[in-house]
Amino acid sequence: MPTPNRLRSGIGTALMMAVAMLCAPIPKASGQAPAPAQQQRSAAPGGPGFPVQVGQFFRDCPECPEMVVIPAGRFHMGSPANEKGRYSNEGPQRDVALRMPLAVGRFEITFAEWDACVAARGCSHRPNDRGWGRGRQPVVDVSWEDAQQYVEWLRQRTGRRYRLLTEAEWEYAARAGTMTAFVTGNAITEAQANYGHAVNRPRPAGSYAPNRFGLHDMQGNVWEWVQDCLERTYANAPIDASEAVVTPGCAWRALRGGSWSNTAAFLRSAMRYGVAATTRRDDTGFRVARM
Ligand SMILES: [Ca+2]
Repeated sequence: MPTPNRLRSGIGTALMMAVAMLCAPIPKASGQAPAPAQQQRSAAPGGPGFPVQVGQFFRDCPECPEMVVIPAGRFHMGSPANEKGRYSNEGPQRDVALRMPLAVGRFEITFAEWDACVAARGCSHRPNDRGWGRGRQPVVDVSWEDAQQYVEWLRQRTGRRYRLLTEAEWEYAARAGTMTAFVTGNAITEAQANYGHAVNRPRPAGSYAPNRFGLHDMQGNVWEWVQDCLERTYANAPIDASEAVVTPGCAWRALRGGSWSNTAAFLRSAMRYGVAATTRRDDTGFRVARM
């Protein structure tokens, strides 16, 4: 297997990009669980460039996705050999660090957010909603390449460093301090996530309870594109979560989290899937990160 070239997302350089924010912070929801004690907090909670602290929400513009700042920390990525439903591409396990707090989309990108990008001529593709409606429904029928148009539009719109999550960031965010097969423990139920054809379509973003980082629908609803190429193992994978694994010319990009059309095993935190970057599916969308 060729050694993948790793694109450094340059999270460290965010230290130098601390500038005053013009947007108003969104108050932290009452009763929201604090970040797990085992997560390492940054010396500067919220990190440079964010208008709020870890665990709090903000938007950079009225039509921008709502973001939550998740804490820096370390985690064990992948799954143990004895995890039920495991695939070999979920190993070898390794420790990975998120060295700085990161702003992550609180929800999957919605049709309303996507359509704002189309209206502003930042996105050229108008996705088919399959008759499920638009508005708060998670956007589907968008390829990895389409998603790149959206994050580029957000960058232009806000002057902020939006991008897809790396695969490691995604798993760290999905686990939210847990090491069990599912974020909910050793099992997940249809009351906790949208999967298994129980609803047989995507549900509006945020229809299920958030994880301990304040993120909704990391498990199920729609698959989420991440930045990385889909590699067969983690043998050459980075230990810095901000590094996406990108092999020049790779055709397949990774998807995480499972969807409304999958069985529970696909909602395991370590589950990896991937399809061609040009593929548009009715069970696949994405969320964004911002440094
Ligand atoms: Ca999802």
